[in-house]
Amino acid sequence: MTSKVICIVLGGGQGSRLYPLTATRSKPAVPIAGKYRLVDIPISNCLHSGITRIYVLTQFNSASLNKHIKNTYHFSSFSEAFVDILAAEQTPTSGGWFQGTADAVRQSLHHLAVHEFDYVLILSGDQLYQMDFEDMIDQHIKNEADISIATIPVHVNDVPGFGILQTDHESMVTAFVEKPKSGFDKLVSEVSPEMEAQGRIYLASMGIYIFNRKLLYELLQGNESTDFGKEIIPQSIDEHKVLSYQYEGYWTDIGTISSFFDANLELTDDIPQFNLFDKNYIFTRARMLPPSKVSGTHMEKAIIADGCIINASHVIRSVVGIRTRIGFDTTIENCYIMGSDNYQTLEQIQECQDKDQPIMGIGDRCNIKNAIIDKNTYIGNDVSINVDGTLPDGDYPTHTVKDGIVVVKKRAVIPNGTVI
Ligand code: ADQ
Ligand code: ADP
Repeated sequence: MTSKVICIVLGGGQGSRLYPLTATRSKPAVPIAGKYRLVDIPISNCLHSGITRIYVLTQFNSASLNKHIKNTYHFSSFSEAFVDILAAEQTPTSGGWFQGTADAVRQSLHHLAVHEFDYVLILSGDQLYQMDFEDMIDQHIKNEADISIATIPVHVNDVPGFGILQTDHESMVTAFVEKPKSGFDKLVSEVSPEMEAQGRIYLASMGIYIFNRKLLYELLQGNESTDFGKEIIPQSIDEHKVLSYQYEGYWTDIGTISSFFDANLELTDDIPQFNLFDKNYIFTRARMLPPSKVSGTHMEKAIIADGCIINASHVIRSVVGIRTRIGFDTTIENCYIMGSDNYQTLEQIQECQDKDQPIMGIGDRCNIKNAIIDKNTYIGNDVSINVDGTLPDGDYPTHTVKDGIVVVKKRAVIPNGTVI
């Protein structure tokens, strides 16, 4: 049945919640877990589920996203499979930016029209989870649903952040309220004893939908609705058969700096909830990088990607991305270091050192805590970042502080001896 499905990944609005990581790249291109990009997560879930026709909608196109997709997802020319990016574009009938999720899909419908398909699977681009969509599609067809929504039980504290719904005993959705602020006590649902024991008694929409082809066109064409959660879904409950597909595995939204930071650092747990070592692993670009080289470093709960040169004294509960260099006597704790796109040559390194300028990577005798270090940064010697963890929020030329996490901006140069 998955051969009758086309997938649309909602790659992100303006990405302001992930600023400064989205200052120069679109959200799907944000690097995660040391060697992947956000977009690899939904695409990998699709490919493992047998869905091989995928459009990624993004608010702005970036060279790095195109390059990543082009270099990663190759299919036989005898298959129909593709992963294509559709960036918001100006056409005679639309002015540019996608106004919201439904508008983004509406503006892309003409690209879908040339394909044969019966169902459209719509995914969010900023979630971390491993899910088998094949089963969801089977349920959708078996129940003769018009729309299916993937749902997950959540705790009362999380209710205001999600679309909350109620179902009947056949899992058909009978009520839906987008991000209710109050009066939601009546919306409790029947959940498994395990979920109930955790206090997760409300059913939240995961923002993952299946629509029957014809219905999707009817709902989107000839009106101005901009959003699935605010308009299309609530308006469909009484009119169409909307099925809840309940999922109880690991799933998290990574749309903010702090949730993105936590999701990365949690990968260093003994048995992380999101398991990169699972049989349904994440696809990404195969790079011809040398193995990492480590010397004199005490490592604890560290994830080290390919091509790193690490001489640090300590790397604790941190994710160290591709091509990262870390100097001697440096301590890294609770950090996500994204790495670099290239190496400096020995001559370039010598030139920087002669001028007393930082080299690419992290220098000697640094102490860095609770930080995200974006790509291609030059952090000098004797630099301290967020050691006390008490910095107020703010935006500066080289870094941003959000929820106590310092984000060093892409290509920032932090001179020797700086204290942040
Ligand atoms: P939110 O995540 O708050 O709630 P939204 O901001 O619309 O909804 O984003 C959904 C997805 O679409 C995200 O991946 C986002 O990056 C992307 N997106 C947003 N605007 C876009 C645009 N203009 N162009 C392209 N992509 C865009 C939704 C539902 C809730 C549900 C939660 C679950 O509305 O009901 O509970 O998802 O996370
Ligand atoms: P990001 O979205 O991570 O900021 P970029 O737009 O910087 O990405 O592009 C990253 C890609 O560009 C990498 O795949 C890398 O191979 C390539 N790249 C960027 N700069 C260089 C460089 N100076 N030398 C070689 N490759 C580079």
